[in-house]
Amino acid sequence: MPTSPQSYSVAASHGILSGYGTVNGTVTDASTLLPISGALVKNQSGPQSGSTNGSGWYELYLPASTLTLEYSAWGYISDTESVTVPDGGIVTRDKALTLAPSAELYGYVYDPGDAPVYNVKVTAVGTPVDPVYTDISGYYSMTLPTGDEYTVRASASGFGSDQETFVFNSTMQQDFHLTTIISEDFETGDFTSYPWEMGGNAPWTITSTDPYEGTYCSKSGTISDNQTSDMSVNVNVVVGDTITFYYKVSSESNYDYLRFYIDGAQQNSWSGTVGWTQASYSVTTGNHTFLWRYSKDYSVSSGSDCAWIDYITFPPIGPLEPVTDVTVLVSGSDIELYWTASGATSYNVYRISDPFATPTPGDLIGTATTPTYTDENVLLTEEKTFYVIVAVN
Ligand SMILES: [Ca+2]
Ligand SMILES: [Ca+2]
Repeated sequence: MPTSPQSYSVAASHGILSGYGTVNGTVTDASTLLPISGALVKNQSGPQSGSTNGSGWYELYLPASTLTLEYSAWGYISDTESVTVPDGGIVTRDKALTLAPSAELYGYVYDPGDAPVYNVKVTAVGTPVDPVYTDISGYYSMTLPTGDEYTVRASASGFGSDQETFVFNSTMQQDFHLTTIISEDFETGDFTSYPWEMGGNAPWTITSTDPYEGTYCSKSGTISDNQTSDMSVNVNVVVGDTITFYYKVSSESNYDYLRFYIDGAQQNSWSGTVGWTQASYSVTTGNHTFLWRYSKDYSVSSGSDCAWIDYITFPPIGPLEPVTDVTVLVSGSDIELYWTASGATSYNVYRISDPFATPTPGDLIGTATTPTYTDENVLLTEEKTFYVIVAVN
C-alpha cells in the first residue's frame, strides 16, 4: 500500500499503483442542473478529498474498496454516496445537491449616538454571500442558508465595526452598533489627518506597497549607517486608555531597530524580519508624544532596511481646550496672570495696547509651560495693557 495516498494525481498520470482506482464525476445543483464549482468531495474513511472545478468536475484517486464519499458545498445540504472503487479502473459518480433552505437576516445599524447609518457594509464573514449595504434608514437585509452559525459584521468608514456571532435557523433581526474610533490608517495618502512631525535624517513616507490595512501605510525614510528616521505626533489624551498600532520590520537583526517611544521613553524595539504585528500600550490622560524611530548602527544593512506602521488607534484624544478664566492680579509693579486650559504643551503670552488687535510676533513677552505668567515691572511703564494667551500644542 502506498504511504502517501494524496499523491493520487501523480500516481494516476502514471497508472502504476495497484490497489487504487479513480472516482470522478460532476456535482450539480439539483434544481437548476447547473454545475457547482468548489464543491468538496471527501472520502469519509480516508484522507483523500478534492474540489470540483468550474465545470463541477472532480476526480479522486482512491483505495480499491467500498467506501463512502461525502459531497458538500456552501449553501447546499451535504450528501453521501457509497462507491466501490475498482482496482486500476475508473468509476463515475455524479451527484446533485439540494439547496439548503434560507431565510432573511435583517436589522438596523446605528452610530454611537444611536442614529441610523447609511451605506454601512454588512458582511457574513467567511461566506461567499455578497455584502449588503444599509439604506438611508440604516436598514439592511440579506438572505442566508439556515441551520448554520454565522459571524456577521457591520463596518463603515470612520467608525469602529460591530460584529455578532449567532446560530441562524429562521428569519431574524440583528441590529448593529458602530463604535467611535480615533485612528490613523494613512488612507488619506498623506500625513494630514494628525499633526505629524518628521525628524532625524529622513522623513517617513506614505507607501501603497503591502499595507496592513487599506491602500496605504507609513514607511521609514531611507537612511545610512548611524542615522535615524523619526515620525512623531503630539496629542492631548482626554481619557487614559491604550494606543495600538501595527508594525512591520525588515532590518539587520539585533542592530538596526524600529523603536517606539512615549514621551521620550522607549516602550519597545524590534529588528530582523517581522511581519505585520499589533502592539498596544497604555497611556495616561494628558498631553503625550508618540514617536516611531527607525535607527541604524554603524555598519551593515539587511532586508528592506526600513520599518512600516499602519492602523494606529489612539486613546480618546481631544483638541486643545481654549484658555479660559484668565485672572489678573496686581502685585507691586508686576502683573500676575492665571488661567485655565488643558491639552497644551506651552502658552505664548502677548501684551498689546489695542484689545481688538491681533498679536504679532513682536508682541510676544514670554512663554509659560504652566497656566501662569508674571509680567514683571510692567506697571512702572505701562498705564493700560491687554494680554493675549495662546495655547500651543
Ligand atoms: Ca492603511
Ligand atoms: Ca546595521
